[in-house]
Amino acid sequence: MNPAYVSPDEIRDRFSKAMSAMYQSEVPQYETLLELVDQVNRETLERDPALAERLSNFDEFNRLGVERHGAIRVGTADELAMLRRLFAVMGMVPVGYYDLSEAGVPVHSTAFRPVDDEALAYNPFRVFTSLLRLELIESDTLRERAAKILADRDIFTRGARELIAQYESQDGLTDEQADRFVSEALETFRWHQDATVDLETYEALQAEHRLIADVVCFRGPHINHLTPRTLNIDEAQRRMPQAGMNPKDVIEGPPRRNCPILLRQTSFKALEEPTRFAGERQGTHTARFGEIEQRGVALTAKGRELYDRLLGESRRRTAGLANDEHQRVLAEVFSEFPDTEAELRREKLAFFEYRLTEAGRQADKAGRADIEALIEQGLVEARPITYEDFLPISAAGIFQSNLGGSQNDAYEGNANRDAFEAALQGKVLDELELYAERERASYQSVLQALQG
Ligand code: OOG
Ligand code: NI
Repeated sequence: MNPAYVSPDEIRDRFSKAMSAMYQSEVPQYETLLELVDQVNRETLERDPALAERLSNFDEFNRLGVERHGAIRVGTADELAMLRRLFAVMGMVPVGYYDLSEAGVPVHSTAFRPVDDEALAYNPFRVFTSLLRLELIESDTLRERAAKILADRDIFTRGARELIAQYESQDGLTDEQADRFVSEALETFRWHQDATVDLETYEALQAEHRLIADVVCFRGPHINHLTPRTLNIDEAQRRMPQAGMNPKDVIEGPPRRNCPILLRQTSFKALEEPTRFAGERQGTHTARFGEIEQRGVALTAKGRELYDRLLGESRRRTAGLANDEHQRVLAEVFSEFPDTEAELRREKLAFFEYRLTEAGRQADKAGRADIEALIEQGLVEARPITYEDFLPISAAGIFQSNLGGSQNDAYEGNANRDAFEAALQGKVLDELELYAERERASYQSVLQALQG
């Protein structure tokens, strides 16, 4: 890269901080959530020096305080394709395809995120990005009206478009251009109190699906939440009401475990915000919330199958339960899921990254030995690879708790990855391949060092 240019990682870091500051001023409860998470994290580390040491060992401290993800929803293929170019400036590429129609929500999604180890360590910020699927709306009139409203808006500033083109042609941005890019790009994610439609149109779209109104009726795809990382989500959930927040009913994802897997999430519910509709009518719109997440190890396809099966089995038994009971039953069902790192490795349920220990670096070349033996001899250590992606069932739970349970079975079972990639004008990367490749590379370099 031209030395006059700022790295994409640096631009992403600036952007995520600017986004956080903007969201805190737009949604003051989000600032309270950040304070709560920070407090819980500090207490957790004080009480658990081993965890603190592990985090510092793995160089995790500096990124503990930064947001992990945000989410937006867009309305057209052009908007999605332009976002792909905007996120590329910040080293974020589309990873994973999520079909939310399965859960009665008329969108499909990807996560724009960094993929390299160093980039993730620098700042893991990612944006869960959903594309509205107007084709799933049955009423011709409503579908056409929505398409027309969307066609009339441009969610990007001229400055953002120019700087994206400049980045692409010169393959980088200078410090000054990067700062301008951040502030221009931020405009796309800002909240607008003024709807672009009148109250009747809003209500008609809202009646079809609340998400459709949220996407179609505003000038831009306001960031709808940001999500810091907590080290103890159960405690954070418990304290939310005391801090004046209304948490969603249950924590999504797997139960609490010795070896955390995938992703656990909860949120405070979306706020009702005053909105001005065309024709000077006052109303409200409910869209924006705050979320927290706790991440564990990435699972292999085999591990994921087991997760999905157990989650499916738990669903009948947890229906309608309050969080404490829900978690208890979930833990019971998940007792079938091995909960030591050695078992997760041996049974190939989760991904690990291998590296030599100090003793391993000093050791003479050994003959053939399997990796578990090398770990036992203290020559190699295995580190769980953190899951960096999302879970469609959890995402649906988050969507629904913020859309007042609105769900439409008519949308069901409509995965269409090809259509999504056509809109994106690009392919989405396969997250499992990314984890497998990291594991394979680290495994090979360790064996090579020890076995010559
Ligand atoms: C996105 C919901 C999904 C998550 O953390 O699973 C999500 C949305 O509400 O737009 O952010
Ligand atoms: Ni989220």
